Amino acid sequence: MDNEPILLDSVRMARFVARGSLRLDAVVPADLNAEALTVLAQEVPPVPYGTPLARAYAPDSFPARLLAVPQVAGALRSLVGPGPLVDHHAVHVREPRGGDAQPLHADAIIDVRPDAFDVQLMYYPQEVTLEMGGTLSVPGSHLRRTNETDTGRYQNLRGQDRLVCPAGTVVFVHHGLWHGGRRNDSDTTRYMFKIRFNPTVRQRLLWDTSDLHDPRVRAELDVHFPWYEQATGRLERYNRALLWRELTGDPDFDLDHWVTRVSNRPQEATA
Ligand SMILES: O=C(O)CCC(=O)C(=O)O
Repeated sequence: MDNEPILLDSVRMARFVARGSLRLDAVVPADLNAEALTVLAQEVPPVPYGTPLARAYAPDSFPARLLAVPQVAGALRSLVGPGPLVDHHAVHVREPRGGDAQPLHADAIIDVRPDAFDVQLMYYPQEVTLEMGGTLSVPGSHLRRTNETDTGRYQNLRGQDRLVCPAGTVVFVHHGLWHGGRRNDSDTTRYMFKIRFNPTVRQRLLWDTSDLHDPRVRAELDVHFPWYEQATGRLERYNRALLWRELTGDPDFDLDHWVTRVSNRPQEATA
């Protein structure tokens, strides 16, 4: 039973919908992290775009064993369901005292799918200190659709997150999240392994829904992030409510009447 996937609960799903990311600290065991430093230094052979996960990695390979970690397997299943495709993967290396910070970006082009999303797994095999230039991300930016580095001129945003984490941390991000690797000002090479997954099933109620009506779910969905102006944050809450409707199948879910108001288009003519 120990290796069973550990699904997310509704509170954590709602947190993902609001923030656009989910962080699992130190879930990967130390022996796998040690192996990763060797494996990632040699690159991981590419897989063709859209390879079914079941065929992408040999069962005894490093990526397969990483994805079998119960918290990782459970989060992936909760977010994209069974049988996802591996869109692509990449090893991201930040050289010691080398290079520049990446511009803030969302990976790929504007992706306006309202009822589906890809997730990207980001795995950090070693402890990441502030100096090592952990991935910068902007909580709650994923539903503000942008094209690649359109956001590159923003240097710092209030409430941004610079990842500092223990070894073996995995972060799942929504495909739209604004992020960028920071400059590595330390003497240590920093590795990150990223895999993008495409769902193959409808992303609806795929997690442990036993707490679906817990009041903390709504509180998570209604959270405010510091980079929003009071009024612009309304758009994010509107988009979150739309996504939560899709994920749960509840056509009436709303936050402060935003979706209800905007979708009100009466068809009945006056007598
Ligand atoms: O190196 C990092 O921390 C992030 C890199 C990344 O996500 C990217 O290049 O898109």
